[in-house]
Amino acid sequence: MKEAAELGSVQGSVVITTEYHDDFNNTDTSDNLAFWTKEPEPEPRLGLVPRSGRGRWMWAGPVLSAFFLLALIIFVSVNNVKTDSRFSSVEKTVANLSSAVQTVITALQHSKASEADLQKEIGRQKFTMEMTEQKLDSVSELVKGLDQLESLRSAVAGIKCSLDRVLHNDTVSRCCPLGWVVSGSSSCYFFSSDGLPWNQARDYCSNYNAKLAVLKTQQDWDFVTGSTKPLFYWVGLSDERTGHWEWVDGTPYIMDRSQWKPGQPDNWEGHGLGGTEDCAMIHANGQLNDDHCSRSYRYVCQGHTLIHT
Ligand code: MBG
Ligand code: CA
Repeated sequence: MKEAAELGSVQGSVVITTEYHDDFNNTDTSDNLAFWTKEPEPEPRLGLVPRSGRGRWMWAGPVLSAFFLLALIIFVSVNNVKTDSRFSSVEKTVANLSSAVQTVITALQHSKASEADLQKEIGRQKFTMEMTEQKLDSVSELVKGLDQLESLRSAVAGIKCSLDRVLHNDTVSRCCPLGWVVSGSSSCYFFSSDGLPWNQARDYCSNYNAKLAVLKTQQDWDFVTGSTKPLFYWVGLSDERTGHWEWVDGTPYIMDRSQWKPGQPDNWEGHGLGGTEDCAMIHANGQLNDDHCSRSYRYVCQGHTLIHT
């Protein structure tokens, strides 16, 4: 979605280029906001509207996590960046969030609220959670040294994810971190707006428990190539290690000529960069080309949707 918006603005401006453009010194830090925890083992489903006494307490997990999180956020903010006004705004949000959670707990305990009211309250709480998450992002620059912030951010995302799932009565979580887009039942994708050499792009993705995109299914292939046009993006495919094309997860690539531009891969040496072309990028038309791994292109990371109990 993000990329689509960007493409729209590219098309509206003077240049419509299919070439990689070294114009990535924008101040948008959203690329750095992604985070997640790996999906844990499958877990029992959280029902949307608990009907039994036992089911009702399935809310307790996320709600208690929320309280724990709030305490931590307040602790961190008070102890580390008390003077920063943006952080005190986060504190306020957190305080509001705290009372929202309290309302939900009270409602659940006394069963006073109707199902619709509870739904609304959860929706409000989720919205506040999203705001808090964004504010945490904005102050994270200030407190980069604090490991706690990253885990707080992750905790917020996890709780938001739980609420999301409950709200939509989903059996499978489809939450992605901010700045990532969901596809299918379990994949999150990040379409970068900056460019990196292939190796650095691969490392960037792995920093987020993700990988440079591995497109083994038609669904994944269609989604990604449908989203990248008309720009160039690295994907997780290379023959640099063994001379045979393989995905970054170590599985061999089964050659499908229809996925490559005519005449590619050609291991071209005429670029003057030394060596051959060992890394695969999606070209403007949505087909692959092998290119020199040192070139900087945008890149597609692929991770798993968040699940949090
Ligand atoms: C370019 C490819 C390059 C190489 C070259 C050969 C016009 O496309 O980007 O990788 O294959 O063609 O001429
Ligand atoms: Ca080539």
